Amino acid sequence: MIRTFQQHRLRQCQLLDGLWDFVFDKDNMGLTEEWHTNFPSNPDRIPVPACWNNELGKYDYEGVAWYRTWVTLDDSSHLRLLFHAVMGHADVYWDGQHLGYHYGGFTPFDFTIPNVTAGVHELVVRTDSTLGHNTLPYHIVDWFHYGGIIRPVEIQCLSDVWIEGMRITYDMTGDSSADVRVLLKLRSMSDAPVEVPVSLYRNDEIFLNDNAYLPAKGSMELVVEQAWSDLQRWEPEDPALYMIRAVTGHDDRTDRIGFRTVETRNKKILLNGKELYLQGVNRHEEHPEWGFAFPNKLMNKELDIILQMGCNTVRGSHYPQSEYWLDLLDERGVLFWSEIPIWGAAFPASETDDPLFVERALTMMDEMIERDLHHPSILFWSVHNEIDTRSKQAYELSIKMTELVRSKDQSRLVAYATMHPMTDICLGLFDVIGINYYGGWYFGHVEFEEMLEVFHERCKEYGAEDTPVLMTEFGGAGVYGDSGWEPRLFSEDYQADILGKSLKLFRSDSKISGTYVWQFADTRAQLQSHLPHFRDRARSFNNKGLVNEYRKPKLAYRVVKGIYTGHNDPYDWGSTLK
Ligand code: ADA
Repeated sequence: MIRTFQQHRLRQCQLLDGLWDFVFDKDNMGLTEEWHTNFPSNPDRIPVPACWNNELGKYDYEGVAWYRTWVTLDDSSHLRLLFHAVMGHADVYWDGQHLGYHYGGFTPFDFTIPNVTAGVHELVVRTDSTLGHNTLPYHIVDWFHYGGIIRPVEIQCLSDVWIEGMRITYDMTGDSSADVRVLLKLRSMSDAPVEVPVSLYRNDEIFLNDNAYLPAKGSMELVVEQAWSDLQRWEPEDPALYMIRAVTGHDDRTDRIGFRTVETRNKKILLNGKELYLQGVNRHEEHPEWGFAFPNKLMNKELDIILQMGCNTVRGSHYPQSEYWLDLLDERGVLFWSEIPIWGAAFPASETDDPLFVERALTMMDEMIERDLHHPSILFWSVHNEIDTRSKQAYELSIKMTELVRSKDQSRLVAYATMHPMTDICLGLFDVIGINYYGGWYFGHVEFEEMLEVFHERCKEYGAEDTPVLMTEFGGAGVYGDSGWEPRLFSEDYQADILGKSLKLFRSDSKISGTYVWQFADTRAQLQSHLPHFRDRARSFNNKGLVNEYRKPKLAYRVVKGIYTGHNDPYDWGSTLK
């Protein structure tokens, strides 16, 4: 399942999960021209969705790979091919014809193919996971970037008129009332103009019955504006959700929304007018067995563990996470920080303004917002992480990114995470500032009062004295199972000690509105033998997880749980056997 609920009841949808033919194009020989003859007669087979780096013998491969499968149709139909996520560059071929290209990694893209005949069709995808100077992320990055078709490929049979998009926005006009606007984008594949009935439902109750007229092979937008009352707000402790369904003739689409407001005032974040204190963790959607192709079942368990720890928020470090995950957060009232993979610790300012990189960044941001606009759990759109925000290039990129976000969505806060809290020149551009600071780890000692003093002063200088501040990263590595009587570096004890002290300090600073521990689980690190970076990642993992890569708790998990839940009970060791 892509979502936790059914998005189409009338439109026929099928996931192309399974084993696909697969071949590495190690020398990038370009099977493009004559790939039919070049595709080996006895190719490897690999699961889709999956990351190839989790399969035997493919652990380290970065580069070009080809996938092939066959689709059988009983009847002729218009088709929509929907790729939920392919890493890096993707070229798609249908019966030997190039359908198009997409660059990205964590956001969906699609193609429509009119009048496909009944019978067997060939689908081929060329992927390229190579990172470089203008990719997202930049090629020097500490988290492992897997390759492959990481999320499902879906095939949808379209009727002559189909719903291409639905965008629901609202303004709260009172505690339980809102002005609601639904924009439906309809597209016709018919050779003649058509008229179709359109109905809209809220939780299966109809609120619009109309007709739409579409030109031959054209599209139209239908806008419906209504004042709604008796609404229940989406609150973390009671996350009320509303299903909105559109039906046009033979097509339909359901999405889900929640009503809430978010704003900032005097350094505080207010949800539905009430002040929030955020207690969170950073989460990579990654696992040693699945890479980024994270299974739904594990998302459920992960969220259970996170909630049991007393969290009310998660930061999706460092890329758009699965829609299924966001659905779970909506349903359980957990707030989310969503970002794109501009990961800058090693990204030189001089490369931040490369036009291709900027274009890719804006496109990915745009695609993320389009995909996730309706999730009430998302409070923050974050535009970059740890780039050189002391530089003019980072300042200019921040302006472009924040402008794009604000032009698309005003119902969320625009954020970023800085690693230069004392010298940053971008502080005044955002609704929320995140600080990544590893006192006790990279900076030797845990006392960061001085850093915070300088930072708060600097905020005044840059017109950000009222901007809320979150500690978006802090922590240290603790190798699972390494504990002792003394807090040695890399031991569970040392990690727990850093986190305990850091949290104490942040929670006593009234200018800080919340914390995201780095990080929830240990994650595979990107170590390149020819580069000097990240050599401190023991086991080729980032070991700063509160749980290890198999989600088993370390001492730090229990310490953070004690602080977040307010139960520092030594006998409450975090058992799930309640
Ligand atoms: C950075 C970065 C994280 C992680 C962390 C670390 O702050 O944003 O992705 O790499 O450092 O472990 O050093």
